[in-house]
Amino acid sequence: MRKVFRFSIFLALVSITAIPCFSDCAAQLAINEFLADPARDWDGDGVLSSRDDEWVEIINLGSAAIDLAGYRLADGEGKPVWRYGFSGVLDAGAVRVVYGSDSRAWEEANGFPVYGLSLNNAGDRIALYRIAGADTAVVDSYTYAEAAARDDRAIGRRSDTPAVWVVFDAHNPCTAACVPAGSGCYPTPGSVNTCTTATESKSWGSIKSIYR
Ligand SMILES: [Ca+2]
Ligand SMILES: [Ca+2]
Ligand SMILES: [Ca+2]
Repeated sequence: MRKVFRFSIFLALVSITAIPCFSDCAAQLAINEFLADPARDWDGDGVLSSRDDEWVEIINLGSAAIDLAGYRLADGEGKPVWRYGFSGVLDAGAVRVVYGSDSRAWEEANGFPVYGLSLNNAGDRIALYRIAGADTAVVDSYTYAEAAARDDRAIGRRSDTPAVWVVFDAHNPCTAACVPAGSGCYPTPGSVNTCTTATESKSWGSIKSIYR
C-alpha cells in the first residue's frame, strides 16, 4: 500500500513538472539577444530595412515550458509603448526571435503606431513585460549604449553563463571599447547563443582567454 502511495506521489510530481508554467514564471523568461542597427537582411525578406531587420530574442531559462500569453516587448523608459505581444508556448531552454517585421505586423493588427521594435541606434532600453490581470510588471530589461549597437552587432547573454552579456561582433568587430565586451562570435537570431567565429567554432572558455 505504501508503495502505491509513493508511486501516486511520484506521478503527481511528474504531472506538475510537465505542465506549462502558467503563473509565477516571470523570472524564467528573459531577453537573450538583440540587434538594434541592422546592415543586412536579417529577416530574410530580400530587402534591407532599418525597421524590419531589427530583432529581439527571448529565452526560457527555466525547466518548464512557459505560456507566452501576456508577455510583451517595449522600448524606452516610462510608460511602456507596446512593440510586440507574444503567444504560444516556449519550451524550457528554447528561444524565440521577433524581427522588426513581426513587430510591425503585430502593431498593425492591434491598432498601435507602426514603428516596429524601434531600437534606437544611439542607445535605448529594451524591456520584457508580463501583463497578468490588472498587473503589468517588468520581467527583464537591458539598457545599451551606442558603440555596442553599431551595424550588425548583436548584444546578448552567453549561453554557458546567462548572467554575462557580450557583444556578438563577428560582422563588425569592436575595435574600440564596446560595453559589454566583444566576443568575436556571430549573432544567432532564433537559436541559442553558441559562439561561432569567423575562422572556427570556439568554446566560451577559449573566447574568454582571448578577450581577457
Ligand atoms: Ca535601430
Ligand atoms: Ca529584411
Ligand atoms: Ca541567439
